[in-house]
Amino acid sequence: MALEFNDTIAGIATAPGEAGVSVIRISGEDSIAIADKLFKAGNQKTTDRLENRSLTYGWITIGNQTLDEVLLCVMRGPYSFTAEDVVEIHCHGGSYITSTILNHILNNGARLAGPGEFTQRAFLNGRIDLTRAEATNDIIRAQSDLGLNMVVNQLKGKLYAKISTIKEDISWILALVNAGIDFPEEDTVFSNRDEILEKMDNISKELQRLIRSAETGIKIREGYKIVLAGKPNVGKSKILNGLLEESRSIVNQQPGTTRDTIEESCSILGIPVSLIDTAGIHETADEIEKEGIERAFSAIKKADLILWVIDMNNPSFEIKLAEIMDISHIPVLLVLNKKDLCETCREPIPEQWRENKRIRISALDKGDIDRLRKSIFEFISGKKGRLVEDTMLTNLRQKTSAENAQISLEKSKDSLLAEVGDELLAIDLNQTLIALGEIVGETTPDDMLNKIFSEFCIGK
Ligand SMILES: Nc1nc2c(ncn2[C@@H]2O[C@H](COP(=O)(O)OP(=O)(O)O)[C@@H](O)[C@H]2O)c(=O)[nH]1
Ligand SMILES: [Mg+2]
Repeated sequence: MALEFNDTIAGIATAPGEAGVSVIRISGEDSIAIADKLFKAGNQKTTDRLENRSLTYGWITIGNQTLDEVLLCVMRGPYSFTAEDVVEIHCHGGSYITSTILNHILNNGARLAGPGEFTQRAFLNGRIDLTRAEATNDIIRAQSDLGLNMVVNQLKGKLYAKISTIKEDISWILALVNAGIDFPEEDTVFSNRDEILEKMDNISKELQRLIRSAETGIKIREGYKIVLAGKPNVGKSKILNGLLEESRSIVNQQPGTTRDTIEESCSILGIPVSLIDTAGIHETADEIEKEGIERAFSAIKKADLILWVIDMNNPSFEIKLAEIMDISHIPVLLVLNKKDLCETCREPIPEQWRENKRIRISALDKGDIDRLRKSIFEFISGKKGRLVEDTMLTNLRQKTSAENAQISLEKSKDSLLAEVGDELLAIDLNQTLIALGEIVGETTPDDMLNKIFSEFCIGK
């Protein structure tokens, strides 16, 4: 670990703005001494004598001036979030009072913490690995039950444990290979060949499963993009509002009201989604509308699921998106709307639409919107009906490293089968270990680590 740190940092851990309480966090060697310069405990004790990890009532006082009535908590390292001495001050939640106290802390020798710097210290001090560090940030950003569920597994160290087990298995193989290099006459690799191959196959299967899990993991973290599209006036915005249970999108009888795309995040039966409402697609001379339609097309291209809405009372099936755009890989759920006006579609559903799943609803009916939610859930969760596994990769960084590990592992298997010699085999196995180490942060380059932590919240 080349990153150096030995100073004391401070930052506001709570969100800016007015609130009941704000928390200011200080971490590092001098945090208790700095806090003592500002804090007068109600029990008259100096800060270094306060009970560990309990709240003490008192006042923030600068010279003769009393600034705020607060609670203060001392958490001595290594049993703290950063594994350093940490002090948290719970003051009143006004921006002025919070930043004033923070300024006094900085004037007394602390440095303002950068984004994610507390978590970075927890990581560098070996209290958590990189997957758990990432999980602490993801838990803040989680938008749904599933997202939370997935990230809590990671925070508990399940992914870390899985990667560690795989690394142990590879280290076991590597130890045999190294023994073969040191004592060539014993030929340890050849005599354990079958067992090594079996282990390699098992590791490979597990890596493949993890790599596959990344697709779901990333979607759960970022949200599935669901685009509402169709002709004007078919009820797209009404459906969006129904799914959101609020009137974000303007619903209007005049066609062409939604001229731009509108994106809203929500959770559908626990699945995090971004719902994107688009302008109705049709021939138009109106320049603004044309632009809106262009934007609708670009949203459609990025969708994970398209809800193609048809007005059953006034149906039109002339547009088959997959035929005009290269999006045949994106699933389309046909939403036949306005069931209250017309029980069945006034026109038969043409052949080329029949392979799509479909649902008949009235956007005015809450029960129908619930059924639509269920359909969307089933569409996304597929046959498995369960998206979250105990151990999943949840971001592209983890996935890329797992793919590199898989490539090196395959190479080492080829080397073993081709009997190219223990030295080459050892190189491939070491590469596999390095790639796996990147997932948990043991071999991750410093610039990558800095980038990861710089994307964290301030004060985290
Ligand atoms: N009767 C009925 N009217 C609907 C239904 N869905 C939408 N509408 C109405 O159809 C009109 C157009 O709806 P809107 O959501 O703006 O359509 P968009 O252009 O596709 O976004 C509005 O007057 C809605 O109230 C429905 O299921 N039944
Ligand atoms: Mg609309």
